[in-house]
Amino acid sequence: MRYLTYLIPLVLLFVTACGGSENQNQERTDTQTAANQSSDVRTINIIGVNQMKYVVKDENQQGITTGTEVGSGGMLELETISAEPGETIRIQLTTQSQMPATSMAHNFILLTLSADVDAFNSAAIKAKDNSYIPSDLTDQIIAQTDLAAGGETVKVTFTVPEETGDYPFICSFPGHYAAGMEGTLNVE
Ligand SMILES: [Cu+2]
Repeated sequence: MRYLTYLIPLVLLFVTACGGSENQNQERTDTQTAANQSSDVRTINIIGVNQMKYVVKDENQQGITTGTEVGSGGMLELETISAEPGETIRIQLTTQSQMPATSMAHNFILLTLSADVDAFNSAAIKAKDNSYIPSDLTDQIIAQTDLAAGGETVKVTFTVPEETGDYPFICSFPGHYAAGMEGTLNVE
């Protein structure tokens, strides 16, 4: 029984120390601590394919709906992601392609409820020098990844908005949104 008296304060000290450093380093050490924190954050693994679609290998990931099969590898088109207001989620996007980055790359851009998706996409196509992000429309972006070329993985961790609704997400690489590389984040 006696050992408990000093074990409990030790445990409390440990918990306090961990909590503090995690908050402080949240932004700066995302890649470094991703492995440690990944169990805390719901991560949705998405694949971008040459057919210009977001697909998933694992259709049983929490909170997603899928559509038809894309290609012949048993991968299904991603249609929606459901999330709760204020939830933290991570989108991890991997591009599967043998094509050069200039011909085939993907990103994931989550837009606001009020965004004009067609207008955003049209502006994005002209923003090649800025990785297809229209710099004058960034107020319509809630979360975005970098472009991922074949074999690359990009990710973004963000807080889901408090306002419920269907938030559009698109790939802004030219032609991809028009080809159907888009979906919705349903906040409910
Ligand atoms: Cu794309």
